[in-house]
Amino acid sequence: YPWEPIKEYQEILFSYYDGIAKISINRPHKRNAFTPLTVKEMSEAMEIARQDERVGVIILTGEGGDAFCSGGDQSIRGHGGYVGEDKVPRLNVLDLQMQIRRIPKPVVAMVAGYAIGGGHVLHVVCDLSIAAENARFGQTGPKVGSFDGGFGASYLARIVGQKKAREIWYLCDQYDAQEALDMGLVNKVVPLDQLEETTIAWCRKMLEKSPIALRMLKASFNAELDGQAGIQQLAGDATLLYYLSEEAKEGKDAFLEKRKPDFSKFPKFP
Ligand code: 2NE
Repeated sequence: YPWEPIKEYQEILFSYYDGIAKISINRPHKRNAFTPLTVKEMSEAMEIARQDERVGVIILTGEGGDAFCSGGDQSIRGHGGYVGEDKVPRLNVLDLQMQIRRIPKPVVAMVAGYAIGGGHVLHVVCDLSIAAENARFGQTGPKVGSFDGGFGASYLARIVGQKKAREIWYLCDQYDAQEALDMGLVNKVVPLDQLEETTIAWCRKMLEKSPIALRMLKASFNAELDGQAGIQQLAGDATLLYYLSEEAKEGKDAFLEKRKPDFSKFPKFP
C-alpha cells in the first residue's frame, strides 16, 4: 500500500493512506519494546492523527513481523520508571493508553508476533485487534517485577473475564492467536501475509460509516467503565452535537447581540 510519511521520527513510523493513519513502533531489534521516547513519539503522532480531518481510523502496529510490542524496554528501566536521555524515569505509556481510549476515532491494533507485557496492554486498549497467525499474547509483569493494575488489569478482565485475566497475569503464560480469538481478546486471525490487507479492509468498512455515530459509540463503550471521566467524554460529545443546533446558536447569538434569547420556537420533544 502506498503509505505516505506524515512525519519523521526516531523510534516510530507514522504514515497516511486513504483515510487511515498508521503508527508503527520501529525497534524490531528489541521486539519493538518501547522507551520514553517511543511513547512520546506515539503520543504526538496520535494527537496529529486526532487533529487531521483526513484521518477516520488509526492503526497501531509494530515493524518487522516478529513483534507488535514487547512492552517497556527493560534495559533502560531505572529507579521509578523507564529512563530516557533526560535521565528522568517515566511510565508515560499509561498516558498513551488513556489517549488511545479518548481519541474519538477507532484505533485498530494490527498484531504480528509478540504482544507482551506493556505491549499487550496497548493492544488491549485499542478498539479492535486483528492478529496474524504468528501472534502471541501475554503479560510478564510478575516475572520481571512489574504490573499494570489499571486498564491492563480491569479492562482486560472486562474483555476476557475475571478468571482468565487473573490466569494471564498470575501465570505469565503466552497464548497463540487462536487461543486469543477463543477468549475474545482479538477480533480476527488471518495469515501473516493477509494482515495489512485485512486490517485495511476493516478500516474501510468503518470509514464508510457515520463518523459521529462511531465517535458516540466509542464514548459510550468507554463511559460504562470510565465512571465520571467516561461520562465527561460522552457529555462532551453531546455538547458538540448541541453546538451544531440552531437552538444552541440562539443562546450564543443573543449574548453577542445583547438581547434576551428567544428559545420559544424550538420544539419541546416528548
Ligand atoms: C517478547 C519475547 C517473548 C520475544 O522472545 P524471543 O525469544 O523471540 O526474542 P528475544 O531473544 O528474547 O528478544 C530479541 C531481542 O530483543 C530484546 C531481547 O533482550 C533480545 O536482545 P538481544 O539479546 O538480541 O540483544 N528484547 C525483547 N523484549 C525486550 C524488552 N521488553 N526490553 C528490552 N529488550 C527486549 C521476549 O523477548 C520477552 O519476553 N521480552 C520481555 C517482555 C517483557 O517482560 N516486557 C516488559 C513487561 S513490563 C511492561 O512492559 C510495563 C508494565 O508492566 C507496566 C508499565 C509499563 C510497562
